[in-house]
Order: sequence, then C-alpha cells, then structure tokens
Amino acid sequence: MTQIPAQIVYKVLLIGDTRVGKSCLLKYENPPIPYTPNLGIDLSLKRINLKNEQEVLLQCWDLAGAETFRSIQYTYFSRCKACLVMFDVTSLSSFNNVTGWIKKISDYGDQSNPLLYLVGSKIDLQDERVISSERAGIFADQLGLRYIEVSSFKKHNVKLIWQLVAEEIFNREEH
Ligand SMILES: Nc1nc2c(ncn2[C@@H]2O[C@H](COP(=O)(O)OP(=O)(O)OP(=O)(O)O)[C@@H](O)[C@H]2O)c(=O)[nH]1
Ligand SMILES: [Mg+2]
Repeated sequence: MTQIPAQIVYKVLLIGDTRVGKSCLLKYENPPIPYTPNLGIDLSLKRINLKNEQEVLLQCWDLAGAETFRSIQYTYFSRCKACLVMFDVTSLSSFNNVTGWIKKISDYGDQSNPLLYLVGSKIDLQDERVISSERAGIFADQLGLRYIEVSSFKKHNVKLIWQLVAEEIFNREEH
C-alpha cells in the first residue's frame, strides 16, 4: 500500500488586479477593513482536511495587484500547484485583464503545470454587476479554466473554494 505523508504542503498562487478582493478571500473570516493594499506579497496558510481525512496545508501566496509591484512578481510563479486568477464582477477592466494575468503564468511559470481557476469576486454587489456568470463561465471554458464565484463579505463559496483546490490538487498528484 502506498504511504501518504502526514503533512502535505501545496503552493497556491492568487493573482488579479488590485482591489479585486484577493486578500479578503484569503482572510474571509476577518476581512481587512478598510482596504489595505498588499505591498508586494503576503503569505497565508490554510489547513484543509480532505474527504479522505488526509490533512494538507495550502501555502497561499497573495500577490499585490498594483503595477508598482509587478517587477517582483515573476519570482513567485514557480512550483505552484494551483493558480487562482481573480476578477471583480463589477469591474470590466479587471475582467479584461484576466488574459494578461494568465499570460504571466505561462511566461513566468515553470513546468509545474498548475491547476487554473477563474474566480469572480464580490457577487454580493448584484446591482453593480457588469460581468454575468454566463459570460465568465464561457470565457473560462474557452481557456480551460474552472470558474467559481465568491463573496468574501457574504461568505459565499469562501470555504468551499479552498477545499476544492486542495482536493483537486491532491487527486492530481501521484501518491
Ligand atoms: N462588496 C464586496 N467588497 C469586497 C469583497 N471582497 C473585498 N471587497 C473590498 O474590495 C476592496 C479590495 O479588497 P482586497 O482584498 O484588499 O483586494 P486585493 O485584491 O487584495 O488588492 P491588492 O492587495 O491591492 O492587490 C476592499 O475595499 C474590500 O473591502 C466582497 O466580497 N464584496
Ligand atoms: Mg491584497
């Protein structure tokens, strides 16, 4: 029988334009209010119990979306098992910039071939929404990404997304 190590650590990258809500998704239990921009990079650890009772640790790298910090970003793309590209459903520009973020994964990434997710944020702001679920879903399908919508404020899918990421990475790894 194959032995599974007691603790497994997976590197996960969270990217997207500034203010789309990356840090709030990572800190959904206690979102930073008022807005505090990342200055470079932030690291959060998430302990996840898989359905098979295996415990894994997600090492989540939260990259600043602001232009100023883009020169240091490329160093963080290597060896990640999953990459979440986030846009804000109320911001057309953040959606349009998703393609550029995905390009960075292929430009800066190594051969780790991470699982890719498109994450639509702030779905609590229904009246301000400019990107529909359908549009984002079709776009994600075309690029071969999984699509998931979240609201850190309403705690919608915020726990599930990390569970899903951990389960899918684990299932893809060889044990
Ligand atoms: N309505 C709503 N606002 C949100 C949600 N998540 C985050 N915000 C707000 O969006 C703004 C940006 O959130 P952050 O999580 O700091 O954004 P970020 O993507 O980490 O930004 P950078 O660190 O600059 O790259 C803040 O004012 C948050 O309060 C959400 O689910 N709903
Ligand atoms: Mg941030």
